[in-house]
Amino acid sequence: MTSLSTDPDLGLFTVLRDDGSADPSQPAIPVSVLVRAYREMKRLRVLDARMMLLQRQGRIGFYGTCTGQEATPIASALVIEKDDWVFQALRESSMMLVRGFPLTRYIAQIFGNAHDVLKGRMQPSHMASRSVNQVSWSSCIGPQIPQAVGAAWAAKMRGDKTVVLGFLGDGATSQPDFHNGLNFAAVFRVPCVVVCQNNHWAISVPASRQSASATFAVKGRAYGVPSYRVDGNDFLAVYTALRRAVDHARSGGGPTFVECVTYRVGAHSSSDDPTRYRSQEEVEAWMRKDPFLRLRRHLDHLGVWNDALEEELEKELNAEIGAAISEVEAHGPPPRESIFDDVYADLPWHLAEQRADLLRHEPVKTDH
Ligand SMILES: Cc1ncc(C[n+]2csc(CCOP(=O)(O)OP(=O)(O)O)c2C)c(N)n1
Repeated sequence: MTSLSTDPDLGLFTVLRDDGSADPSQPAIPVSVLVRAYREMKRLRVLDARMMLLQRQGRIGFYGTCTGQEATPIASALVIEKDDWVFQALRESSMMLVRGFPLTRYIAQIFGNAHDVLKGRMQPSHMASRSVNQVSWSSCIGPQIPQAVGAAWAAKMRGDKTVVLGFLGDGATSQPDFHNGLNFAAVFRVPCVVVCQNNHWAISVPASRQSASATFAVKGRAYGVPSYRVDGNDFLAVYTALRRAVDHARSGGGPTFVECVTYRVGAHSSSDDPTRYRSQEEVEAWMRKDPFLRLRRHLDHLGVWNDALEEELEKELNAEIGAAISEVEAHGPPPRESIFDDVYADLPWHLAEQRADLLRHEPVKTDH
């Protein structure tokens, strides 16, 4: 099925073919965008692998990879404009990097040290920055959808041309927030694109135990929201569908719901052991549909990539990420007294007293 379909279950929109060619009936994506996307997907994959190693070495506390799902965040980041807003779920933080957030600050948030723009106050891997209009996800699953819809409603009332993207996983479709958000978005025709990364698992709960609907995409249709079901491991399909949805929202057409069908190849997070609940055969079957390898096959088909460029890119990324980690690790924890900052314009007397009291004591020495 290659069209954005009107089937009852919404089909599966694909653009890439097995031989690496693209469906010619779909709009061509500039080669420069495809190469940029490939580099960003590779950076994310290398970064994820390095962060998991750091977590296992006890150098960072917590991490969740996006391995196998890179096409959706990278395509989304490349489709939207600078002033658009992102309300992410667990696996879209890398959009910040694509939109220009510095890698060292990004890694510093994972360390939660003095180089972190969030001053080490957020749980690791809950990045956010006003500089790129990206809002931190909540560890509670779901609230980012009504938040995204509300922000889009505000943009509409102000007459801004801003589009808001809200992300969720398949598990989050069981949360009331998803339903409240989609319904509101439809009734008020807000400029929001809600993207569900159906990676087939919500920690140990398979998508088949999450919903009895034929697809997640049909849930959007029930609310009167135009909805697409897209091959989430096909970069070209995700980019094309998102481009259409974002343009639709920006031109006043209202919301779209997009289900990106993908697979979480790694563990749910550094605290999870997926061998306890799923088979290696299932993982390997999905690895053969790896979005990164499929985009590489397309670049080969276009004659714009080769093994020498790949080797060069790998060296470049290892050097970039290695240098960023060294730079970040050189910073210590945020100063203890910074916990008194940013709450009151003028520190009340009782907190000023506590702050002074804190500074009279030596910090407790830890291994970190
Ligand atoms: C309200 C709420 N319920 C349960 C949890 C525990 N929890 C954390 S992640 C997660 C699964 C999320 O799955 P999904 O939405 O499919 O996203 P994915 O992790 O697969 O990307 C659950 C149940 C939570 N954080 N918040």
